[in-house]
Amino acid sequence: MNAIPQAATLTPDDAAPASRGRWIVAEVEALYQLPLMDLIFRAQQVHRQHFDANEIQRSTLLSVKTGGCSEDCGYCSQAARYHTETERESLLPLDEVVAAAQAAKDRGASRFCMGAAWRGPKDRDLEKVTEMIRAVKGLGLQTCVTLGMLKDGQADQLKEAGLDYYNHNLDTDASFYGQVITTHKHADRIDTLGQVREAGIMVCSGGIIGMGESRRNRAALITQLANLDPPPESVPINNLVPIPGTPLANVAPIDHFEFVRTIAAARITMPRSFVRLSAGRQEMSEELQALCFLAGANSIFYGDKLLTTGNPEADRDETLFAKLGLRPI
Ligand code: SAM
Ligand code: DTB
Ligand code: SF4
Repeated sequence: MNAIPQAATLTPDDAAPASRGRWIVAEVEALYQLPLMDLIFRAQQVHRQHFDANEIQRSTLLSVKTGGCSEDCGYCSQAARYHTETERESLLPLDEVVAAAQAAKDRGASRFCMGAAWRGPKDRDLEKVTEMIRAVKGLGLQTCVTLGMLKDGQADQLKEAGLDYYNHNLDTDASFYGQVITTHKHADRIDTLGQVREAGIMVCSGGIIGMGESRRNRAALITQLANLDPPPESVPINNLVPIPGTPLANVAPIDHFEFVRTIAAARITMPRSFVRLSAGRQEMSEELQALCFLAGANSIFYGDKLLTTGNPEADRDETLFAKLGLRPI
């Protein structure tokens, strides 16, 4: 086995540990330290080895159960304990979910992702969600759900219903996690991801940038994602959407170029994964989004709503795609 290089001896060219198969945080930090043009060039080279650089995947989100969540995630509009504008709603009826999925398909989405504000699903909830998965799959869409932590056997039930992807974000570096969330642990997230993999479901896992974390925390998050074995097929990179009433409502926004660097680091370390430019797009200029695509993002959330907050309207995205010559897949 090759020796692991020490941080002090690292050069940016060391940051491709294909032979070791694992990244170390200092290597990812070295990527962040590259001049931006070199970093983006490198990300584009990696991107073009594995993808058509002019193609973008589109997923549409629907919150199937909103608000009232027991957890204390400091960024989230749906945590019961914070006074936010989000109104609690119980699980949506199947016909509403199917109608939303059909509309998403008609607009051109290839995947439909259903989110629930749960710590984890109860067995009777899971049964209803499996009906939704079957129905959405029946429309010819890829399916994704994000339901929180899973108990033994639940991932198998989801697989059996035909689920393609399970979204469960690491959200932030293990060492920063306790400053944002205390009601569950980073290790619990890893555990659920293991159950999802074991059941043969594809993994969608990423994080949130701009929560007051350091660059080292960002590099560590990317390292933890890249070292999942195998890495997630889909990696959503969210820019914090500040929600009034939550503990993170007033965090200073992250510098745009630091966000672009995070996309590039995800692309370089997870060359075969779809990297999704996720929450926060509504606040981004067209030019910033284009820079994110240049840095290797090749997927977006598509449709005018995320879970509880806004997203650019589909028409606006189509106009942007046309201007950039991007083709949806
Ligand atoms: N309750 C489940 C869970 O926590 O996994 C599923 C829903 S939860 C809302 C899904 C993801 O949305 C979170 O892991 C987080 O990455 C993202 N998210 C939530 N609020 C956000 C915000 N204000 N800004 C950016 N991303 C956010
Ligand atoms: C992900 O990484 N981002 C999406 C999806 N997975 C579930 C959610 C973003 C939520 C943004 C805040 C909101 O709309 O409540
Ligand atoms: Fe609940 Fe998920 Fe929001 Fe955390 S991120 S409060 S688990 S809905």
